[in-house]
Amino acid sequence: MEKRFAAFFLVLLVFFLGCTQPQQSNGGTPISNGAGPDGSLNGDDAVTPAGGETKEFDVRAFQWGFNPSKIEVSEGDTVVLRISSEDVDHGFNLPQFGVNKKIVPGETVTVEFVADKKGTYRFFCNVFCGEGHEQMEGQLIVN
Ligand SMILES: [Cu+2]
Repeated sequence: MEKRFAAFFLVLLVFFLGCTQPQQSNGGTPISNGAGPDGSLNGDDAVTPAGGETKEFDVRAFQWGFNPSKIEVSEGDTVVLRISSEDVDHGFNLPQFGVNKKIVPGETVTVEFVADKKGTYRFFCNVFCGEGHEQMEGQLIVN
């Protein structure tokens, strides 16, 4: 009985070591992107896209359009839009970049995304705001 118990305990011990060792090696050798100053100096794998700048725009929604209606950025830029409404409730929908916000008068909605693909993308109002609602749109141009 005692031998069997000892053997069982040994098996448990082996399992325990087997489980804990990978965890220790993971913790002991962190990939550490940006943890150490050496890593960021040597790192070719930049965290931010090369050449990507942050471009900020104040966008005003009104019946029935956006000002500016044309927003131009470069591929890789981080785009920050501060959107407000001049009159009634509007929407700001830019589906290709996952943006879908309701814009209420008196509040500024800030959205941020990375323009990671070239092209011309339509943004539009998706909150019914009157007879010109269907024509309320603009363009995001990523060069
Ligand atoms: Cu609308």
